[in-house]
Amino acid sequence: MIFEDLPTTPTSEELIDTAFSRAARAGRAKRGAEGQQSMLMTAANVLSDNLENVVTAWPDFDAIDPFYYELADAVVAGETDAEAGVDAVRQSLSEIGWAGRKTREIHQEYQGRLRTDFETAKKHRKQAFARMADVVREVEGDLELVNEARNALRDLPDLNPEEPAVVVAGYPNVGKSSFVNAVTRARIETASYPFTTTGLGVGHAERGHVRYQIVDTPGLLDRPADERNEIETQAVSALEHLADCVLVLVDPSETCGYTLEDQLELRDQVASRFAEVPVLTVCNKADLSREVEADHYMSVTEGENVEGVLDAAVEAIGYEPGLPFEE
Ligand SMILES: Nc1nc2c(ncn2[C@@H]2O[C@H](COP(=O)(O)OP(=O)(O)O)[C@@H](O)[C@H]2O)c(=O)[nH]1
Ligand SMILES: [Mg+2]
Repeated sequence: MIFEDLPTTPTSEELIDTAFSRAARAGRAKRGAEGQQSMLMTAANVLSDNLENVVTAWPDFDAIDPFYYELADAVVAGETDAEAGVDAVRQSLSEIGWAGRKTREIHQEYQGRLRTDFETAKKHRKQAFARMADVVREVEGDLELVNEARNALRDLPDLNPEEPAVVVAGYPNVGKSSFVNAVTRARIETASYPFTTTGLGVGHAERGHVRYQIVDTPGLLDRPADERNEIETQAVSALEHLADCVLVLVDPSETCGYTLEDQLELRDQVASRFAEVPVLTVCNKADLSREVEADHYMSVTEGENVEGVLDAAVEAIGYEPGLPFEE
C-alpha cells in the first residue's frame, strides 16, 4: 500500500518548539554574535528540512495508479472537511513547500545583519525567529489537513491494483459475504473504510498460482446509484479501476427483502457502470428459487456450485501470468 508508510505530520507548534529549542542549544555552544548566527542557522535548517520532509513523504499524485488516486480522493473527502480530497492535499503540500522555502529565505535575509555586535545580532535574530514562526503558523491548517489525510489513508486494507480483482455486488442479504467467506480460505480482512459504515471485505483466492482479490462491497454496490452519497460514488470510481470482473448476486427467492425487479435493475446499473469488464449475473439461494435468468446458479449455504462461480469469474478475467496485465 503506497500510503502505508506516510509519517505523522508535525503540528506548527511542534515544529516551532523543536526548531527553537535546538537553536537555543546550538547558540549556547558559541559566544556573542556568533551564537546568534548559529541559532538562526539551526532554526532555519530544522524548519525547512522538516517542512520539506512532509512534502516529499507523499507519492506523486500524477504518477500513482488511478485506483489509488480515486481511493485517496474519496477517503480524504470523507475524513476531512475538504470537499475535493486529493486536490486539497496537493494544495496543502504546496503551501507547506512554500513555507519551507520561506524559512530559508528569511535565514538568508538576516544572516548578514547578524555579523555585528551581540545586542544588535540578538535583536535581529529574534525578529527572524518571529517571522519564521509566523510563516510556520500560516500553514498550520495545511499541516493538520495533511495529517488527517495521512491517518485516514494509512489503514486502508490491502487492495492491490496490480492483482486481478473480483468485485461482488448485490443488494443486502443476497449472500455476498457468505460467498466471499466460502471462496477465500484465508480470513477476510475487513477494514473500515471511512466511506462505508460496515467496511469493505477483502479476501484472497488462488487459481493457477495467481492470487485473486475477492472484494465484498457493503454500502457501495448494494444499492442504486442515486442512493449513494458523493463520497460513496467516488469510492465506486475507485472500484472501477480495481475490478477485473464483477459478480452481481441476485436472490430470486426475495428472502433478502428486495424484489427481484429491483435487484435486476441494480444489476443493469452495475453492468453499465463497469462496462469495461465482464459482469456476471449470479443467482444465489438456488436451493430456494431458480426463477431468474442468470449466467450461473449457486447456493452458498448448500455448497452448490460456489467454486464453479469463482472459476467462471477467473475464466472471464482471462489473466495470463507473466504477461503485462491490462486493466
Ligand atoms: N437459503 C440460502 N440462504 C443463504 C444462501 N446464501 C446466503 N444465505 C443466507 O442469507 C443471509 C444473508 O447472507 P449474507 O452473506 O450476510 O448477505 P450479504 O448481506 O449480501 O453479505 C444469511 O442468513 C445467509 O445464511 C443460500 O445459498 N441459500
Ligand atoms: Mg455482507
